[in-house]
Amino acid sequence: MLTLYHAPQSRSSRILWLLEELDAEYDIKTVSIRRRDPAAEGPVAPMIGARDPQNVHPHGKVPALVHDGVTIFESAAVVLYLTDAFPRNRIGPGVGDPLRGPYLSWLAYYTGVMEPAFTAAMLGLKGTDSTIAWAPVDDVLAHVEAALARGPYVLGETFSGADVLVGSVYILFMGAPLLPRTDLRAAYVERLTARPAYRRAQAKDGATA
Ligand SMILES: N[C@@H](CCC(=O)N[C@@H](CS)C(=O)NCC(=O)O)C(=O)O
Repeated sequence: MLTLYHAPQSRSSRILWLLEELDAEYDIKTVSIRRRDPAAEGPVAPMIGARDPQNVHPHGKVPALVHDGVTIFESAAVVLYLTDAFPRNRIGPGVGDPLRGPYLSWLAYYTGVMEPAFTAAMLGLKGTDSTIAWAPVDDVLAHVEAALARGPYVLGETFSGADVLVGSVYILFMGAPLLPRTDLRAAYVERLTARPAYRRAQAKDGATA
């Protein structure tokens, strides 16, 4: 039994997308989460709402997954867990596959470099390559987009769980000041959002309160 702890239009929405890509059977447990106050302006907005006591995530966040009684949390861990547990079309290249190393690198890069770089840029935090554990957001975008230029996916020809994570940022931020629209970015977003599994997940996602 597989249960996704989910809040509509959040980081768990992309796990819904992945579950659809993998043709997995799953239940959705919708939980409430704290969210930015939509009335607030600026990058540091107060949060409204409260942790949901039914949520198994240690910090009351989403996504979290429970599989046969085992809890998995943190998006990259959830993606790797799912693509290993439900192998399909190299969406998660397995051990022995030449794409396994690049796949693991992209999952860790997403969590350890790309998300912090975007968050830091949104908060206006300044650093240099040697003083932060990640890289400046422009360098991150250059790295991702060099891969996409070879593409069409970050692993090359193969769509993977890494695109679910990296692509979710492009889908969310396209056209925002941090991510002005370019042909390459728009084509990537279009390629991802046209996938039938993405559309099924969107239909299941639901609206925020
Ligand atoms: N590093 C975590 C971040 C999870 C996260 O921050 N999720 C947000 C939703 S997009 C959340 O649950 N926020 C509620 C809160 O912080 O209380 C992951 O990637 O899984």
